[in-house]
Formats: sequence, structure tokens, C-alpha cells
Amino acid sequence: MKAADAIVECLKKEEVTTVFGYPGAAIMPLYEALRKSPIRHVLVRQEQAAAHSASGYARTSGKVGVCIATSGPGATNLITGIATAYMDSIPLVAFTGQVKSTLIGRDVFQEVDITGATEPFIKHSYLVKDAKDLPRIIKEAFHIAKTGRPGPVLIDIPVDMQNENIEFSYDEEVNIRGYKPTYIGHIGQIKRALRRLKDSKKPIICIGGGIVSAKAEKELLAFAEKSKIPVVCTLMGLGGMDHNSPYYIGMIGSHGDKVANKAVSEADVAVFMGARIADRATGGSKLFAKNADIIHIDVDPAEIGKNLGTSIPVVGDVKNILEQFLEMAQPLNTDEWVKYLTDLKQSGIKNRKPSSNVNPKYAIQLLSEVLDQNAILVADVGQNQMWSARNFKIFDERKFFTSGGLGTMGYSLPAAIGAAIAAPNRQVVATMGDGGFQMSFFELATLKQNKVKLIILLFNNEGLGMVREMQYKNYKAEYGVNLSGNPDFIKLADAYGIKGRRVLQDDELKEVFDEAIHSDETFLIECIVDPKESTL
Ligand SMILES: Cc1ncc(C[n+]2csc(CCOP(=O)(O)OP(=O)(O)O)c2C)c(N)n1
Repeated sequence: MKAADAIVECLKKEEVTTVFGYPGAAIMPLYEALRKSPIRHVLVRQEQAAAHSASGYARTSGKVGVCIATSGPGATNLITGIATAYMDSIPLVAFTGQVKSTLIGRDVFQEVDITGATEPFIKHSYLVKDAKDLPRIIKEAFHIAKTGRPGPVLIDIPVDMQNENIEFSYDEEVNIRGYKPTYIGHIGQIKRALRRLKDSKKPIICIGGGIVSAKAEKELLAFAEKSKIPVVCTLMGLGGMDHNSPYYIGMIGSHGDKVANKAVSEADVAVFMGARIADRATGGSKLFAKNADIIHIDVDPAEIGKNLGTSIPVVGDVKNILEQFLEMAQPLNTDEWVKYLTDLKQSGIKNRKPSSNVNPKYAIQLLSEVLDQNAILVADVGQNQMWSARNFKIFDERKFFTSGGLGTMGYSLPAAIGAAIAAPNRQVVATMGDGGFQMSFFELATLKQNKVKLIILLFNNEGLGMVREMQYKNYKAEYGVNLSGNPDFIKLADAYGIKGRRVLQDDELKEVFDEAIHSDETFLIECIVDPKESTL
């Protein structure tokens, strides 16, 4: 069988039904094999979007996302998407075409060392040297992408290898020497953690994206409620805990809720679960968890002790560990602590009223009230990300996705397209600023061509809002952040055959949300926002 056809057979074995890509000469044999296959190929308009769409698809479906690009510029355009997925631990397999194997290293047309270039921010990569290895490599790549701490894996395939004939067989089992993620937490460590919690008066659980990727939301809720431990989350942990639970306190970090940060700084035991706890989560605060013994649970041992001194490390799959925790959990004596935090939380809740212009925080609050209980919100980066994170209520099956680790502008539109393709029956909203939108707006064509339905909520503050705000704070002046050359976004959407409406006042929002929700097609809502609107 031709190796390119074998690749498609491997994809079918991995139950891949959709791939996101952009072709070119070095990947043509694979495209020819895809043409003959039942796999759906979504043609993006720039390769970075292929990785972001595959990421949104993976986060929504729970499967590995697949993206494809050609050699040289196609491969380099994938880089930001790969780094974005790596920083957020999203399982992707990226296929790139490479120049002929005999020409590698000679700087021939469209040659780039993509395995070398992505080395620092990819979970694993392969340069195929023998076409016969392809089935094994693909099996391993999917296994590595989705197991342990998920992440992106790259397979770079010289064009001549794609054309070779090989015998196809696909192993059921994977055995990679040196790659054996730990799933089951050490029972001694689990008991130590629970013993330490037993004596605690002010415990706190802090969750990161690991809870969401391990699909451990239900186990977390059950454990928190049974042992009466309040829960805070990082930006990436949003969606890991039902906001309606009396034990949910809020989001920590430099853009987090005051009460959540206070809870961590006053806690006597802090249990971090699937959280990296980098600078944005601690807000750089010296008070961060300063009174607490730290219990750190993570599937990736490299995370333990990296940013936080840890008293009790537990390495393993957080879902498994929570199940074990749950079996042994006892209600703790925390009523006073929980009441203290929930009272503080109540007093901090802002029930916003409509204003005479568009208040983006009110807009997200209102959107949150009208969306389905399994809606997905994909936020871009900047002020819009924080407006969305802080005001979107997450419960039931709702999800919140964003580029938390790398903070990649232009993520939300392509990622939302991937999410909507994975879950065509769920409402998917992409929020973004006018800066981020212009990094990906060309994906409106992908969306139109593939009949994807989104609600696009574009906050137009004529500039790079978050940077502008920081400039005023630090330098009392702005520079290089004004986007006054913006196009008419409604006309731009219209040029793609997409309906849209400009909103100038909060009072108009309810009606326009209603129109967008009931529209059969994608609907773009452009909110005109005061450039001086604050993030918090
Ligand atoms: C690709 C990329 N370039 C630059 C930045 C730095 N940056 C962070 S927020 C921001 C401003 C974003 O402006 P906009 O998209 O309009 O959103 P707003 O903050 O106004 O909501 C910039 C430039 C980034 N995060 N990503």
C-alpha cells in the first residue's frame, strides 16, 4: 500500500473523522490519499488556524486534534499553534510535509527544520526516515499526544516517503521505552495528603486545566462537597468546577477575584490539582499560599516544585487520585471558613445594570444568562479574555476555552470553529477584541465554507486594550496601540456573507443576542466599547 494511504488507514484506526489543514507540494501525496477517504478535511486560510481549530476540536470532543501543513512556510506557520497547544496541554498530532529525504539539509525550496524549530515547545516529534515506520510512528504519536500530560506531537514526512509502498499493519499496543506516565497516585502520599487535610481548619483546593483535560469535574465536585473544602481555579481551570456549587469561590490570579486570592493567602493547606501555578496565577504576590502547606497533584512530575515549594507531592492522573480521595474523605470542620469565604464572595458579586454605552462586563453577564447550559465560550486574549473569564457563569456542561499559557491573540475564532465542528448542536461563542479579530478574521471564509454556526462577540475599543491599559498604568501614556485604521467590521462580515449588527448601548444587547441565538448561521455582534474601559 502507498504510505500516504497507510497514513489515512492509521487515522481511521485512531477514529479521526476531521482534520484541519492547508496543502502544498510536499504534502500532496497525503492530500491525494485523503481525497479518496471518508475523513473530512477542513481547509483553513492560514496554517496557524489549522492548529488552533484542531485545538478547539480536541478540547470539545475529548479526542486528539489533527492538523496538516506543507513543508517550509506551511510548517513554520503552524509553530504558534503548536506552542499554544503545548502551553495549554492540548492533545494534537500535526503532520507536515518535508522535502525529499535525499535533499534534506541542502536548503532546497521550502525546506525548514521543523522538528528542530519546535523542539522546545512540543511534547514529541518525529522526522520519518523510513516509510515502513509510519504506522508505528502514528500509533505512538496519538498515544503520546493523549496520555500522561496531553500535548502536541509532530510528524514530519518527506514527500518521497509518502509515495513509497509499504506493507500496512497497525499494532494495537504501544510500548515506548522511557515513556510510562504514572496514573495511579502513590497510596502513601494520598494518605499523607488526607491526614494533613484532616487537621486543617482553612483548606483550599486550587484547580488548573488538568482537571478539565482529565475530565475529573464530577469527582472534584463530589470530593469538595463531601469533605467541605472550598475550591478556587486558575484561568485554565475555569470549567473544572460548577459555579453553582456553594464550595466554588472564584478565579485566582492577577485578573482573578479578590476573594479567591484571599482564600489562597489565608489557607492553612492548599491542594493544587493539575495546575502549573505560574506568575499569572500567583499575581506575583508574596502572600500567595504563604500560610499553607502545599499538596500538589499533577500527572507531570516536572510540574511538582517548579513554581511552588511542595510539602506533599502526588504524581498521577487527577481523576484517579480524586476517586481515591473520595473513598477515604471525611467531612472536615470547615463551616466557619466556608461561611467566611462565601460571605466575602457574596459581598463582592456585582449585579451589573445596563449603562448608556456597552459595558463589556455586563454584556458577558447577560450573554451568560441567555445561553444554553452546555454552551461553549472561547475567549481570545486581552481585556476581552478577562471580561469573559470573570463574567461567564460555568455550570452543567458549559465550557470555557482560551489560550491561557501562551496568550495567543487570534486564537478564539479558529478554536471556536473547531469546537463548533466537534459539537454542531452546542452553542459556541467566540469573544475577541478588534486586535485579535484582525489576526484571524480571514477564518470567516473557513466558517462560511463549512457552514459553521458561531456567535462572534467582537469588542471594538479601537485599540490593543489590555496593552493600552498597562501603558497608562506604567508610563501614563499610550504608544503603538491605536487601531484607528480599523475597517467597518459589519461590512467586512457582509463581504463574507455573514450577518452582523453593531451595538452601541447595553439596552440593545438582549435583542441582538436573541437574534444571534436564533439565527441559522454565524452572527457577528460588534460592541463599541469605551477605550478607557478597565479590565477588572
Ligand atoms: C500574538 C500576540 N501578539 C501580541 C500579544 C500581546 N498582547 C496581549 S493583549 C494585547 C491587546 C489585545 O488587543 P485586542 O485584541 O483588541 O483585545 P482587547 O485587549 O482590546 O480586549 C496584546 C497586543 C499577544 N498576546 N499575542
